[in-house]
Parts: sequence; C-alpha cells; structure tokens
Amino acid sequence: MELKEILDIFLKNDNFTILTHKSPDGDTLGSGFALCYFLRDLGKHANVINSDQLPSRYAFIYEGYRQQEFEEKYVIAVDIADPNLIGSNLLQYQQAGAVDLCIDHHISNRNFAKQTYVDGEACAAAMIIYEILKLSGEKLSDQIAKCLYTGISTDTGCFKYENTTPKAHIFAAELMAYDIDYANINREMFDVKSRGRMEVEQTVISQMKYYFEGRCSMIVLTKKLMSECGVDQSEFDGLASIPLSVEGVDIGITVKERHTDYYKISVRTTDKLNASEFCQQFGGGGHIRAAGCEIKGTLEEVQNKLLDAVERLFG
Ligand SMILES: [Mn+2]
Repeated sequence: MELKEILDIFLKNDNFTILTHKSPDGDTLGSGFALCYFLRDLGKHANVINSDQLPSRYAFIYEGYRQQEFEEKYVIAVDIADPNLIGSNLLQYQQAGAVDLCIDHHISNRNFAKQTYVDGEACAAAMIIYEILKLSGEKLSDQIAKCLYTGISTDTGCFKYENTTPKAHIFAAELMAYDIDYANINREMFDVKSRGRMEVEQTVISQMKYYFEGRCSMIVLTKKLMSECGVDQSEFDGLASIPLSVEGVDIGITVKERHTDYYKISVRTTDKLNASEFCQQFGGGGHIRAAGCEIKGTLEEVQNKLLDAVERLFG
C-alpha cells in the first residue's frame, strides 16, 4: 500500500473506529488520537477505543475528547502488531475480517487486518500517521502535533534509542513549530513517576545482583513488591533499562513475576551482545538491544537458567 491510498481511504470513508493496543503507550495513543482529531477536523465521525482504562499520565492527549455516537463503518488499528494486543475487552475486533486497515511499524505484524501498512523503518507509528496527514495538505491543529510528538518521543526513549532516525528528529523539529509544550511532555513521559514506582525502583536497585565480574546484572520484580507499592502494570515502563544503566554491564536482565512459577524476562544489552538471540533460546525474541521471553519454574530455577545462558554467551 502507498500512503496516498491510505489518505484516500480516510477521505472516502466515514464513521471510523480507531483501535489502540492494550496497556496503551504514548505511541498508540498519540497515533490514534492524532488520527481521530484529524478525521473530526475534516467533519467526519471518529472514535478512539482501548481495551484498558487510559492511564492518567496521558491525559494531555485525550483532554476534552468525547466519544461520538454513530454507526461504525470503518475500523483502523494503529501500532497493533498482533490481534491479541487489541485486548480482552474488545474481543469482537479480534475476529477475522473485523479490522479494515492496520497501520503499524512492527515488522512482526501478523497481517490480521484486511489491509496492512507496515513500515519497519519508522521508529513510531506516529511517524507514519504524520506522513499521511502531511500528504493531505490540511493545516494540523496544535493538539494533533502534541499527540504525534508524544508518539515519536516515547517510542524513541526521548530520541535516545537506536531506532532514532534522522527523520525522527526532522519530524520532531517540524512538530515543535506548533504550539506544544514539548519540555513538559518529555518531563511527564520520562521524569515524573508515582511514589509507588519510586519505591519499586528503590527496592529493586537495592536488591540488584551482579554476575560475571559485573558484566551482567539482574533485578527481580515480584508480585508481592508490586502490590506492596500499590503500582499497576502501566507504571512499569522503563524499569527494564535499570540493570543496563550500571557502568560495565553488557547484559541487564529484569525478571518479572507473572503468576506463580511463571516469569516474564526483559533483556537489554550493549552493542557487544545480541538480546534477541539470547531470548530466542527461551522461545522469545525482539530487537537486537531489547528483547524478552517467558520462562516457567521457581524464581531460583529461572535465574539459574538465565545465568547458564549468560555464561555460555560470555564463553
Ligand atoms: Mn509504537
């Protein structure tokens, strides 16, 4: 598909439902709401929906937004690679043929929609949405610019991750020309944390373990700790980067308890090691520097499996 075809779809259709992924992040919400505001500015009907409650930290994206009443005619998924990510409260959209168009930047996209546009080079879905909106020649509102900037900034870790392209900086610079408070957006997205999250960080950092002369570090997040600190899943973004932030560490591992004897593992590496290959041994995968997998067993068994694999890696 060409971007022009997508713009034509926007212009020809009406009564849009825009799906964003469960455990919403700045990119799916920024992309979804930017598109929704754009379609509404064109005089069309459009709603954004999500399986989960929208976290209040993204309130500046949806402030003033109201659901519209209309009979849905066209369904668009943004930043959704897999129908499961639509979420358990929106099962009807996981049925085959329920989604008309998917706009995404994950090369792992499962092609579940009737039509799919994937640009694996785009560091955020918001990059693609912005390109399409620019093609329209319409003047974009400050609110749309705010949403798109947030999507690009969050998915690039505030322009720090390896996925940050020159184009990401160019688009961000263009969006900064609108009346948006980018300093405050980045503060809210990257610096501000709840007290509970601070307590979680404090505990995992004080209990962080180092292995192999400090080249590997590991933190453990138990369900007990999460409930004691009163934090939910939406507040765990970025925790996995803590172990790798220690000087001398080449592989940082975060072990998070999902259920009893079932752990979700996040792995971050420097350019010396391949996180994706590491996780593939356990049936997972991801990007070269950031990947994940799931391992069953007691905490001790899981940690031992991981450390054995790290030992093989270091030879
Ligand atoms: Mn994204």
